[in-house]
Amino acid sequence: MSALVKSRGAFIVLEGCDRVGKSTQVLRLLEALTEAGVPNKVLKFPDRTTSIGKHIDAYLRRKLELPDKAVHLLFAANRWEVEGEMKSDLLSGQTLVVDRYAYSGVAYTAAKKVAPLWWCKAPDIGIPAPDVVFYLKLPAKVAEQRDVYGDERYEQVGFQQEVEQQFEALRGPQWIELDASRNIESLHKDILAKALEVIRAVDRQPIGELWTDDAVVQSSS
Ligand code: DGP
Repeated sequence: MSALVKSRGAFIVLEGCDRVGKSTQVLRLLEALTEAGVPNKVLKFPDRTTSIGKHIDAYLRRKLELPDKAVHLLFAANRWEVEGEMKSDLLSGQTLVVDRYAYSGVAYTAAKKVAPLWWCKAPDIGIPAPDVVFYLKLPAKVAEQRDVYGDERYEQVGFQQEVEQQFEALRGPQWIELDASRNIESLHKDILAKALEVIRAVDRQPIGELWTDDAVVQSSS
């Protein structure tokens, strides 16, 4: 007898460079989903509270030096350590709203030009795939003026421009690009409308796996 497919939650990711307004939109979306009666949970990567996350935090604050490839694997491990929890939350009907995901993982390391794209993607192959990715796009020079960059490792205009280029190469069918220079409310309205559409659509669909059928990964194996 085949198992009954229960109604599941949607996996929603917000991506983009530093200071494009992701966290504000994540918060607005959560409030609106709660108001609409949609069970939801927020996740943020990197999650700096776990033991792996504490190393990442020290690295980002320049308190710890690590080789680029090693830190890449730590960021990926920080996502894999909650894979089981993400799946059970989704299957129990909770919609996940996630601030950054594996796309940041690939874009930030690829921007350093230390490894080819397939290598950057490899550690995240098979991790749960988002049902929709809202990519907030804003030129790095504008982002910098919005909110002054701090002391963290990647907060430099030149590097952010490289990251932006790498994000462009990661677009997939679930990818929705949004102009992040628009005002907060109009951006929120668009994100909410699409999110509600996706929540209704994925209801009984299985959870996907990221990059298992990716052409770049397949051609290099
Ligand atoms: P945030 O807490 O969202 O400001 O992210 C911290 C910084 O870490 C930010 O500059 C983006 C970067 N980052 C996020 N995820 C990853 C990742 O998986 N790999 C790398 N190398 N950097 C990441």
